Order: sequence, then structure tokens, then C-alpha cells
Amino acid sequence: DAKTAAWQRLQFGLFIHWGIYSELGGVWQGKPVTKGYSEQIRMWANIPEADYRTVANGLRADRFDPAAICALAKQAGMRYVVITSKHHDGFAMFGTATTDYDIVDATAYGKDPVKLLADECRRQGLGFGVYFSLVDWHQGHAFDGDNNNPVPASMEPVIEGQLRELMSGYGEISEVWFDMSSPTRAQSEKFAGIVRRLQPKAAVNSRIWNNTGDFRTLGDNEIPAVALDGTWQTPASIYHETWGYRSWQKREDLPGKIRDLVVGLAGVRARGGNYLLNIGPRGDGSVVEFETDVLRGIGDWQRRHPGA
Ligand code: JFZ
Repeated sequence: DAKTAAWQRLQFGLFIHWGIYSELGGVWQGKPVTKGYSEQIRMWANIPEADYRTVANGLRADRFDPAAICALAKQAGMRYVVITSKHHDGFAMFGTATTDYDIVDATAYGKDPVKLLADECRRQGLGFGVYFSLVDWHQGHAFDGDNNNPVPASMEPVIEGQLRELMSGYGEISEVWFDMSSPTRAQSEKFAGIVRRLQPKAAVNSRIWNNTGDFRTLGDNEIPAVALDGTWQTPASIYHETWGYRSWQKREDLPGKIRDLVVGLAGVRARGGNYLLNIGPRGDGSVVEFETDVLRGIGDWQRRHPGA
């Protein structure tokens, strides 16, 4: 249909994992946390809620620059941006009335970066989407490395309220990237239904489960061996071991990394898919130089090979 066709034309987008965890950068109490993705550090290092809140309170985000991020995405040849509005830690990176556990109420920054980014995407002609975790350790999900527990009924009002806020206060949304948990069919229909009602043009991914999505999310960095029918997307990460910022990440070989990701992008595009490549900015909002270089390199390659 027209909605998924428009979404398919976007082809290449920027994924952004950014939250309180970015401020920690994969380090807790002076030690690198080597288990798990760094955006899940609260669980892997078993950080008490009160300590995590203290980290939140200190978030200044004074180098978060939506105009520069959008310009970088465009340089890379991307047509849309998807940011983590809320990850498994349950900390909302947007202004919400459902809780005070959000960036406007609980940080030194005090602004709504999702709104600033949404507005800038519109200004620069990029599509804008949100990642939204159905796992929420703050609202009642237990820490669980599997993260595939059902959504407790008690969480529904918060999820629904937050979805209504995101689907009504941020202009046109191109996609909603639900992540993890195992909602019931009724829950999936309810959550996807809010998106459908308020944002008829937004494509919903398949991690809402129960076949209620508009496009399939493949495995991380997955390039299918053959062309695939239907509507699908490959989420890709630069390092594979983390999506959120990791301060102790070794700088990898730049030309090799650009080559690998160009192969991913070209392979996914040629097989009919959509490629969503992630960056993990630091807590202050700045983009890691290596990641900037990788994105610019991918853009340069495409300019040297138009039509590829
Ligand atoms: C999920 C999150 O748990 C993770 O922190 C990150 O946000 C990532 C983009 O999404 O992790 C997954 C979930 C499913 C798969 C891979 C990573 N999968 O099916 O291949």
C-alpha cells in the first residue's frame, strides 16, 4: 500500500541510541562493564535505581546538536532518523506527563531532545521515527537478560499515554520501532492501534509481535542471501557489541569499517530492504568522531558510485 511504499523509498536511515546509559559509556564504578550492550548497563552492572537517577540528574547534554546530526545523516545519504525515545531502562528522553522519570523533569538539561530532533528533521527534509522499548525496568519489568517477558497489565496506561504523546506532539512520524518484550495479541493491537489512529503514515516494525507490524525487522547486520519479498529492514551497528556509547571501545580500522557497511547497505538495498545504521552519541550529545568518519565515508562512496 501507499504507506509501506513510501516507507520503502526511504531506504537508508540513521538509528540513534542515546540515553542516561550514554553518560556512563559502558563504565560503572570505574570499571568497564564487558557483559551485554552498553545501553543495557543498568541491568548488566545491577545499578540501583537511586544511583541511576543520580546519573540522570547530572545529564547536561550540552553538545547535543540536532542540526549537525541531521546534516551528517544527509551527508551519509540517509533519508530518515530514528531515535530511542525510551530504552529498557524506562527513562523517557522526551517530555512526558506520565512520569517524572524523563529528560525534561529529571536532568540538568531540562529540554526535549526528541522534539528538537523531530523539528530539525522536518527542516532538513528527513523522515523522523521513534524507537520505543516495551520493556521498562522502571515501570515494573524485572531485570532479565532475555527481555522477552510479557508486558505487565499495570504498565499499559503508561505505555499508552507515552505513545499518545509521541504520536501527537512531534509532527509526522515515519516509523515506530517497538522493541522487545512479548506483548499479548490484545496488547500488540492496542499499542499499534494508537500509532495507526494518530499517525496513519507511520510504519510499525515487527517487534510489536503477533503479526501486527508493517515491516519485518531482520537480525542485527543481517544481509539475506536472496532478495526478499515484503517490507523489511536490517538494523545495523558499527561495532556489533553495543548500540549505546562505550567509552572504552577500541577505534577500529576506518576504511575496513566503511567497506563492510557499504557492503551491508548495498546488499540490503539490492535485496529490497531498508538499512538503519546506528550511532551512539556520548552523554553530552556529541557524536563519536570515528562514527562521524564512518558515516561520511559511506556518503563519499555513494557519491563515487552513483546508482550502486
Ligand atoms: C534490542 C535491544 O535489546 C538492544 O539494546 C538494542 O536496542 C537493539 C537494537 O534491539 O536487541 C536485539 C533484539 C533482537 C535482536 C537483536 C538485538 N534480534 O532478533 O536479532
